Amino acid sequence: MSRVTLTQFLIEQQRNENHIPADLRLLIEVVARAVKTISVHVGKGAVAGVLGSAETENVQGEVQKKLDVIANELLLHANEWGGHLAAMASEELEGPSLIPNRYPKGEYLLVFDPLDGSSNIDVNISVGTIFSVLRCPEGVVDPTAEAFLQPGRTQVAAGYAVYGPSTMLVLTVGTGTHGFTLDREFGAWVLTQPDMQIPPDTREFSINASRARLWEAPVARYISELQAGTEGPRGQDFNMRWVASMVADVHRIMTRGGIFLYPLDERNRKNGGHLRLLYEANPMSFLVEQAGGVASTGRERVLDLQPTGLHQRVPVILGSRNEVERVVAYHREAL
Ligand code: FDP
Repeated sequence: MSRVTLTQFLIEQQRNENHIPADLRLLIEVVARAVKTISVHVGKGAVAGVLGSAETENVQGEVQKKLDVIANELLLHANEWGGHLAAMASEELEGPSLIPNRYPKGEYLLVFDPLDGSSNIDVNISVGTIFSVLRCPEGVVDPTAEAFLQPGRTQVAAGYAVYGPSTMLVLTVGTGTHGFTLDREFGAWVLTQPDMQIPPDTREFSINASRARLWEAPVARYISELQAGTEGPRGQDFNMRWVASMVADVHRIMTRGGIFLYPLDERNRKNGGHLRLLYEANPMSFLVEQAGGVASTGRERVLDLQPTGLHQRVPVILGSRNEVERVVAYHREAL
């Protein structure tokens, strides 16, 4: 059986399609290698003693899990010596991590959430890694946070890994969204879902419904219409799924459609939302748009937001085109 590996896919993107330069290809390969190592640690779980709290707090005041720390270190170390990066930023670090002077520097910035969905680690449910690649602004040598504050539409690559029953890497370099599955025996990423397409219609929604009392009117209206099922204005039943691991919830949508909402609500309004723009909302929105879906805050396209901080939070509504557009229309009518 002839199998297309990630390496082959990226070389073809570079050689035949001329979509990506060689240094971006190599950078993605390094990220993919680090992700493979994270997958091994996640997979060992309690056997390797990697579950539980690290008893430290990250910049957002969240208690770090051991695997948060391990995944962060793995990504930093794997990427710092490659020569393709000017700096990195992570959910787990307050400011940018510069490339040590002993290594060559490149023209890209890498931003990541090393282990997304951390509340699931200890209960053996899927978690993931999310990353985004930006170009370092011209003339910037030692990038500060400001260099990273670019709208999501300028991303040159984005992806996520989901550590589930199998480990998958879902990637875009702006030429569609493509899914690779890790063949653990060979240690290779195999292209298993080329050109993923999110169907425009869906009967599945994903939201933390325990926050219903806090929602704004347009979201409350939309969800209550879905919950009303065949007897309601939509005239059909909808199903609900919430893993509480964005990577897993988005991966389901990427695979079979759906709508994912982490909207603005009364409690998270003071922070601007719940999910982080640079390393959650932007990369996921790029991937979703490249798969034919839509990603909005309810008020505007996520990829058009001008970031104001490295750890800025935003509302996120993404997935099947017709459903996301309906929620956006409800916002327009109400606000
Ligand atoms: P987590 O904090 O566990 O890393 O990144 C934020 C995130 O998880 C998303 O992965 C997930 O979709 C969401 O938060 C879960 O939020 P709730 O705790 O409200 O369910």
